[in-house]
Amino acid sequence: MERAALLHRPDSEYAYLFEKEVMHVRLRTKKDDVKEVKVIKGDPYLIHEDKWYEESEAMVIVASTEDYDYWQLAVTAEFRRIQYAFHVIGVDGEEVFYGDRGIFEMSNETIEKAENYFRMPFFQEIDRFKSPEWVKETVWYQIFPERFANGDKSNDPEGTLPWGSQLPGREDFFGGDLQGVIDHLDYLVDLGINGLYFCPIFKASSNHKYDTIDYFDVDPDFGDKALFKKLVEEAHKRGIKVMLDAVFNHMGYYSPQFQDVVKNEEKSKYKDWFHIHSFPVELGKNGNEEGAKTLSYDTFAFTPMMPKLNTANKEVQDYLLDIATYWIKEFNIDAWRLDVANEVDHHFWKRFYEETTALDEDFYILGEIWHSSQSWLNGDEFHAVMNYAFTETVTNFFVKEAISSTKMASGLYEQLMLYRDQTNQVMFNCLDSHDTARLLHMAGENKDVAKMTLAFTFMQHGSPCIYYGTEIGMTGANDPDCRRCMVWEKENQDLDFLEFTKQLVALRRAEQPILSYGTLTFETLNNEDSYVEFTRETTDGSLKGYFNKGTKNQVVSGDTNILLSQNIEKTEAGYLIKENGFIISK
Ligand code: ARE
Ligand code: CA
Repeated sequence: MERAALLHRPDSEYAYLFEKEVMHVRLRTKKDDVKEVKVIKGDPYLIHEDKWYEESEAMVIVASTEDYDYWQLAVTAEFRRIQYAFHVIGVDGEEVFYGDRGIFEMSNETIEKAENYFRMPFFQEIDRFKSPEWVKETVWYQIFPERFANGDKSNDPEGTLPWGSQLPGREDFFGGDLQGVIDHLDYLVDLGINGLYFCPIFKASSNHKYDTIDYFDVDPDFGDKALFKKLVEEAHKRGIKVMLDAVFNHMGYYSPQFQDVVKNEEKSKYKDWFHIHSFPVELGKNGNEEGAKTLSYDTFAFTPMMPKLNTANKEVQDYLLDIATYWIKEFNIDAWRLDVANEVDHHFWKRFYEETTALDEDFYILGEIWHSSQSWLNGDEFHAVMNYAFTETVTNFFVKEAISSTKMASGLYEQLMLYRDQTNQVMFNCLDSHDTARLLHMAGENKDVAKMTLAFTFMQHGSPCIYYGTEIGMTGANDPDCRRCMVWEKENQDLDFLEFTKQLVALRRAEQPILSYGTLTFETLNNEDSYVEFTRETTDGSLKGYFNKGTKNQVVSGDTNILLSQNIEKTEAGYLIKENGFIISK
């Protein structure tokens, strides 16, 4: 057996409370190298009794990548504490005990030695990672407010261009606003979405509003606070949740705070709100040029218009927490999306989590992080992240055809195993956004490929998000081209794509499981009995596939790539799939 591949880490995504008093335990082994794993477990204070431990039922492979199998089991403990170890049996027959002190031969001496065990010292409910139930049933819709709909021309800024009159440049304005969103809430209800993610709406200089001037006011281009309050009320009436964009890594160059530093330099009472290396900090002076590497203060990227906030400064923390709680208390928003979340310190995010969830225990906190995010997802900072890792893996297969379906499955399972199950259930699965090229553009304008990618995404763990306009076939290259004005003229909308998207949303939000699961009838395909053929009834008729008994969870074959997730149980009638399965016929 490949001992070096054995991995378990206590009190992590390998061992955590999933539900009250129910613990999930995971073990990683080399792929196809282990035949069976059982958990040896018992109460750490009963070790003086003779039969203080027991062996669990066999663990189940819940994910299998190109290199590893991941085994998982739900365990409970009568006294809400447990010490446990793994009894691992290799396909080569070797048996080992894998515990807190390493890998040993299976022997009574090893088993009887309490020090050899991993611990979950106590099932602390307060420490359990809790994700808001409602997010699991949410299909999100992302709105870039400047480009969704112009519902009020009286607030159009100077130089506003006619709607959709040209492809957007970086500095253009087309007059989108909150009234435009209110006017189209019933369109969104008809689409079936029940969660709205708004890019920033607070007072700022640019058309994207990520350069905030006043976090306590709605930008006049978009409307005012009374209108936003009405929007939230109207959305909530329609069962639609509202998530705003918190830009706390930096604020705008023209914010009163930073302008005070520009003016008063060392004498400014805000100079410790930022990371300043030398004065002056005025644009155009002391190396402070757009894109220059010589900026005299820290910024987002190399953007002098976005001076980075010093979130280690208690004053800044208190200021930002006032903002975070203000929009919850006064406007009843349901979630925050945290801009550039990975560049803000963990101390601040822990306070942020405490204060927002204290106001609303079902509040959803979503970090914008484009890479692995375990250290933000331990249950005391974010609930989830914008799942760009997922996006890249899925589009690499479906859109770029750069990897095989097994490589995609391997990548997706790898990502699932980075996080606790309750995190995966509320991940924010977006195929594109205001920071990427649009899905249809990436698919080379091939709508079937775009549809298949969406369909696959809608069958995943995690909440799918539709970027505005995807549903009517909008395309566009990366920023700023992915931010074109929404197309509202019916004759210019792809109504077939709209219908398809509506069905997908309805399928996702339907009560019954996503694909009709039943017993799969297998006939043995060949005498090695490693692959068996099966047919399966799905929402689009019966499909043939092959089931690989070795890995139990992946089926690949010629034209039909079937990716079945875990927990396929052999029953007398055949095999029963207990979790999501998805079918891709290319
Ligand atoms: C402008 C230009 C862009 C240029 C950018 C950076 O338009 O072409 O890439 O500057 O210099 C907002 C506006 C943008 C504007 C930006 C700066 O929306 O139009 O872009 O301000 O003025 C990384 C960060 C991620 C960040 C993206 C943009 O990790 O947090 O870069 N996303 C958020 C928002 C943006 C917003 C800002 C941050 C600033 O969602 O809309 O931009 O508040 C790889 C890397 C990622 C990287 C990603 C995208 O995948 O792994 O780390 O994201 O590419 O570049
Ligand atoms: Ca307007």
